[in-house]
Amino acid sequence: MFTQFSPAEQAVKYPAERRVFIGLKPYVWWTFAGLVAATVGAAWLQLAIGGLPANPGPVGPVLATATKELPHGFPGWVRLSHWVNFFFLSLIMRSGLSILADHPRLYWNNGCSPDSEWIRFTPHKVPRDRVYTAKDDARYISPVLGLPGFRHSVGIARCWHFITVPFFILNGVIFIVLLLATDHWRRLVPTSWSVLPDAWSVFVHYATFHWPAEPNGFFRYNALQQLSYFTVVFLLAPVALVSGMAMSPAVENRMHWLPKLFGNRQAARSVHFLVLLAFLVFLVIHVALVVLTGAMRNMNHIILGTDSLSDWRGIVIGSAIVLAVVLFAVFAHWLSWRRPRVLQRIEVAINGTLWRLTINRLKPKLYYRQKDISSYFWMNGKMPQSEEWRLLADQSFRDYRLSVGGMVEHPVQLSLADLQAMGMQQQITMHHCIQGWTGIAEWGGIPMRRIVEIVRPKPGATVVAFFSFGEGLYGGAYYDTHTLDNCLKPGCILAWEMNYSPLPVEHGAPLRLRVENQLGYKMVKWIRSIEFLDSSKKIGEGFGGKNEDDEYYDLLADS
Ligand SMILES: Nc1nc2c(c(=O)[nH]1)N[C@H]1C(S)=C(S)[C@@H](COP(=O)(O)O)O[C@H]1N2
Ligand SMILES: [Mo]
Repeated sequence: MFTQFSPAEQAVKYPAERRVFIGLKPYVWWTFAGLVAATVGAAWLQLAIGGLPANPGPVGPVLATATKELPHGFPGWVRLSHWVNFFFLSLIMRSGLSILADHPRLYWNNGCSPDSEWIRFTPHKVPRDRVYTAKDDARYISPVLGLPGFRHSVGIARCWHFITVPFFILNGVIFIVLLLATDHWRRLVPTSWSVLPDAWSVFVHYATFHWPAEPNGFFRYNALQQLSYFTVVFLLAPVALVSGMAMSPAVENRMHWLPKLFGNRQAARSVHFLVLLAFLVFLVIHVALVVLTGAMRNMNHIILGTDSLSDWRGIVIGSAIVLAVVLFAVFAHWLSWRRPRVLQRIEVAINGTLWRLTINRLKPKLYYRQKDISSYFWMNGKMPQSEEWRLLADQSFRDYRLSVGGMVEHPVQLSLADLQAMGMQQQITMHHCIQGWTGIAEWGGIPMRRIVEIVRPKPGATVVAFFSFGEGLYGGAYYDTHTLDNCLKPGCILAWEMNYSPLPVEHGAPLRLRVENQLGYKMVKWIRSIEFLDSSKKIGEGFGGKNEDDEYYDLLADS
């Protein structure tokens, strides 16, 4: 529905092989089994030995009135933020799944070496005997589940994720501020340690299929319920936020301690996923209990703000809201495949601005040392197919000439030997692919600043375009652009060395770009020529790069 794939896109987006697969390392199974045994098992054991524990807290009819001195009910702002939250969370979770499918493996180590993942959502092991790119590894996900779904849709998925996240956070902040400004925090925040044994007693009831005497949520939540709501608001949401930020190359380069909070960047990604899982589990149980403990009354609480037992309007309006969210999902699907540029532009308007005002003002730093270098480094991009490159490669790039031109005073043609004679800068950095994998490597080459000094850009030249011998995913020369400013930064080099050896062909020989603190796709491999321009709009489709043109990647990964 709504998609118009060309045959080339069809092959990428909707492959013949779309099997759903989840593979876990044995220790993950054991951990999971251990957790279930320690909770559900312990509940059954307690039931068998000591019988069902007493109901915690006041029970019976007294519940509805006895706690009236405490804050109760559901003021308008609680009801509104609840549904706004539901709307944004549905978009964030679904786009998150689409992002995950683009590199369907999760690790605890920065190098992402094959077979070190604790969970994978692909039936395939990484073959070691042939070129296998991260893009080959991307998985199909149904557009019903993922936003926008299909295979390798990370560009559009990121647009959705990052457009919605600021609103989700804003809604959460407003909610928490009002919670604290009114007395309502007392409904969510436990104020006595007795909440723990009480919550356990409630859990023993649920886990052994007994109903605890439920208090009326209009006045008070049961202990387990309070603890879960508290955890979602004050633990899951902040951890989602911080682990999400920890994945950004811009953050990694400036606030190295943030990913460190989780151990490393890939651990942050794993935690980000575990939070998604926790949200999902919460959602399922929450909705089930809302329905099972008095659907009509509960819906009147959260829709009308009344404690009515006979008003149908709560259920009717609630269902209408859910329907509206589903209809929006259909609209989102249409927007994704028919008007993706709109999304791409909104994304940059919101986050480009937010980034510029905040993180971009801090200075990036290099952190890594030789001992951090990853044993494996994923590769991406289509190897050049042209006769021209093949001939050059066959002779170890002896006849290679890098041509640098465009709006410059002094266009040049430089051989590898010319470049190497100018000296070499080495740096050890973490590479962040937009798909989700990372790798740490040493890179050696000439700073772009030196090239700029030699060619002397004419006034008005503000953009530098890098063209590759290789092609993009759907054909056409691969290229990307950077601001001249960015090319002058210390981390921007044309590299011919990787891990103290000549740059391997699969990683971009003879020359590749390194622009640390940017995402991987901005770092053109197999560079053929460089051109200085006054605008990136004049080349390709005008979006600043091959992947920006074809895959709706962020216009400004400049971060
Ligand atoms: N010519 C060309 N350069 C490219 C690409 C490509 O497809 N073609 N892919 C980019 C992407 S998405 C990434 S993550 C990095 C990967 O670099 P590596 O293969 O050395 O890991 O190269 C970038 N440079
Ligand atoms: Mo990438």
